[in-house]
Amino acid sequence: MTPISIPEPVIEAVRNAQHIVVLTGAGISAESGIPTFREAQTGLWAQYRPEELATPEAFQRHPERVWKWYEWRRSLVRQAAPNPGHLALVQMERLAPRFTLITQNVDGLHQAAGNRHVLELHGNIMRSRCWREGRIVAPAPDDTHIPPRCPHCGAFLRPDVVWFGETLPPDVLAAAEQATNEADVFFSVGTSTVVYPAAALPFEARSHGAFVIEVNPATTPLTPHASAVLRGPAGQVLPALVQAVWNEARA
Ligand code: BV8
Repeated sequence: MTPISIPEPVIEAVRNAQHIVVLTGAGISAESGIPTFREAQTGLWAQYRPEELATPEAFQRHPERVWKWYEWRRSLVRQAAPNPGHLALVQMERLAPRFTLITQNVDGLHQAAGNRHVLELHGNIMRSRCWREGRIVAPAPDDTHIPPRCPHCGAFLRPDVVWFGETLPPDVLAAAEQATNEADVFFSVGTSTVVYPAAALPFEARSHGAFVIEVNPATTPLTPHASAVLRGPAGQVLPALVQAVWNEARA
């Protein structure tokens, strides 16, 4: 593996930062074995695009199909472990004067890695909620329905995630926007920067004068607007950055 070199201006900006904000997308979990949204789906799911399954309309029309897709993704999450990219963000949370982690991911791997405060813009796939009441509830152990039913009212359960066409949890989005406006360094890691309102955050940071760093092996709509681009996988770039800035051994 060729050593990742971190440009001096990036080291300076991160070392002098008072409030580091990080936005992550599916790319940071790719090296944990969880497929990203951009990757083609495999097997039974190859015939569908995530945008066709992750919607309330899809669930209303095909509740069993959508529930099974989430069960398949939950099985991948259960087999996944945080990778060095996740662990580098745990070190960064410990080393930065102030640190806010915002994620679009629903896999819970940042919490599993040890980050204590995670703003989950799009919910968490491991939680279910009642389709009618909205309360978070686990299926009864002996419930064999697909989807399972709410033990309180009998309605379908659904994954506690934000689907396309649904609004994000207002308190979480407000906290993310507040942190973004205060950031002096903003990392955008492993996201295609196409889904709004999450994708607006790095641009908002830039407009407030933050030093915006993109970490991604590929280009995105943010690339031309970033202050710096670290072109590579998060699992290699982030540990190299933490070491270069804080001389911290890799986690
Ligand atoms: C909203 C949870 C207000 C679910 C997700 C028409 C009608 C309704 C809405 C809209 C509309 N037109 C536009 C909209 C808005 C819509 C939107 O933005 N659509 C897009 C497609 C244009 N947004 C919404 O609907 C949002 N709500 O706007 O509410 C509203 C309400 C009604 C009507 C209008 C407006 C809700 C969006 C949330 C959807 N839920 N996830 C689930 O997981 O099942 S979105 C999901 O995809 C992710 O959470 C993420 O946000 C998004 C994109 O995924 P990424 O994380 O970026 O991953 P991706 O695969 O795309 O890219 C991976 C990247 O990683 C790549 O760049 C790759 O190069 C890189 N990478 C790969 N390997 C690595 C790596 N990087 C680093 N290291 C590596 N090793």
